Amino acid sequence: MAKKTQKLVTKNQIFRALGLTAKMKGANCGEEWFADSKDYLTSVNPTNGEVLARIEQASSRDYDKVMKKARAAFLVWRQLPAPHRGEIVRQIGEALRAKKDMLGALVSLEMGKIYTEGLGEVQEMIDICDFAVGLSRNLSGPTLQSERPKHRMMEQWHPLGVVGVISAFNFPVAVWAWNTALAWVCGDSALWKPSSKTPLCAIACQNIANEVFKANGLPAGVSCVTIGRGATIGEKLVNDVNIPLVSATGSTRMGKRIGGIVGERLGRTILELGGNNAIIISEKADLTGALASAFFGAVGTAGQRCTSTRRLIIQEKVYDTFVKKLIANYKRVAIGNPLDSKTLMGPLIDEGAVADYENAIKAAKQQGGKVLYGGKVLKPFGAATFVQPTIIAIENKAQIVQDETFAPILYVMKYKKIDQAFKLHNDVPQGLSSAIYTDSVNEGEAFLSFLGSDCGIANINIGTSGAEIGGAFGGEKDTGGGRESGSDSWKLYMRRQTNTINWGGEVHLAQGVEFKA
Ligand code: UN1
Repeated sequence: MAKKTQKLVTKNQIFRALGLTAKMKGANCGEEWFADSKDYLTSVNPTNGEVLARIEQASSRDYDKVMKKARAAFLVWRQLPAPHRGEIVRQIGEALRAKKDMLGALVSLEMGKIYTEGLGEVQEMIDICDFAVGLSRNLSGPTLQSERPKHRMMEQWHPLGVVGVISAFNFPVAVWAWNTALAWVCGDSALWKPSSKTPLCAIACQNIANEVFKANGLPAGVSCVTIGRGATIGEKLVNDVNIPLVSATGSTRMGKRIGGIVGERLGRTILELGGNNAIIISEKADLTGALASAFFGAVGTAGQRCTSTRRLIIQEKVYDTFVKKLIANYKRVAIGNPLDSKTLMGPLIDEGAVADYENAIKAAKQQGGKVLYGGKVLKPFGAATFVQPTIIAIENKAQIVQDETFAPILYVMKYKKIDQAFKLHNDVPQGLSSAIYTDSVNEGEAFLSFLGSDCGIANINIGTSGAEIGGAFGGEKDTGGGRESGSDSWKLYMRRQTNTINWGGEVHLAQGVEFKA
């Protein structure tokens, strides 16, 4: 267990740097923070249970006020040339660089991931800002060949409107940036409903964006946030016809509900939901690399990434050696305060997550699983939010393996032939991230082919988690089908228009239709 030996950054330092106080209000669109619900939310440090701040949540009326500003701001913001919008996003990237240390520390303080991962999360924000700046000069559509003489066809992309962003506790700042950096260069304003478990991260991000928008004399409302209950704010947002796109990260259950409601009103969604990510470890693999990737994938972020490695499908000849080495690594995991640089694994987000961990282990045992390492709840600082990273040998078809448990539980299983490994791999409801460790070109290519992984992300010789922002991020099946972040995901934040232009004067009907009186 990592003991407190270094001088750790303090809550007061973090609060001061990011404009946070003990009592705050949960609605903002660029000016003063406000809220009139008299319904308070506490932000709790998962490491020791300390209350960090009290936030008055946004009410339904507050939501309406914010929405009005967001809509008005959209009408102004969309008129700025896209490269000018990119310049604002560039400045937000710079502001994030300046505050990287403190924002990374706040992520560790409020969410519990270790500091290097908190910094990594802020780096993702900076990277997506850089990506969006480049994009702002290249929101391009093709010119197409017309079948009619002296005609031209082309595609244009126009701003969409107010984009709704619903984010989860596990990436409390980066997911906002993935969505807003793109939405903003695309000419949209954004309304964010963050997880109620990480309100301070949301307030800090909004404060950073506000300074930049204000310094550039832009109208309030391009960046909006409403911290509030799912039952009030969440419901209003997904039902709101003024929001043409809802981008939501969270559980499959939540995503199905949101997808249904938004689909009913013919809105657009980007859903990034649960994963059940596996690494196949072939007997032809570099086992040292496989070990490092499996270890980070399963133990990193205390197993609370959508992309966390939840299953290892190991060729039977290397199974025993590999699992033995993995257990040796697990024994060395320093568990403790996430802000301490010696810590490798911080707490789970709350006691509810610990209960899920315990229930999953119990279910695994009942379903034929054998705990090879871990399984215990720890209380290094009083709060029962710490657990041991856990390895369980079990069959893929066990119900508990089919479910996503947001905890550091890794299920290990054997295979004989590679086709069987692919079958086991795909035999879960989710389809986010996947990997194979092999030095065989044929095995690797087969895994990436239509016969291989059915996931949105498929890797060779790297793990399942820690995707770069430049790629489209998301997955298939119960993962929801959405793509955010890199590649051409920006297209979802704009509306496409097909144009046909007649520059010859004569009217020609398509498909050779004649229509003359
Ligand atoms: C998530 O867990 O919701 O690929 C996002 C990764 C990170 C993002 C994870 N870049 O692990």
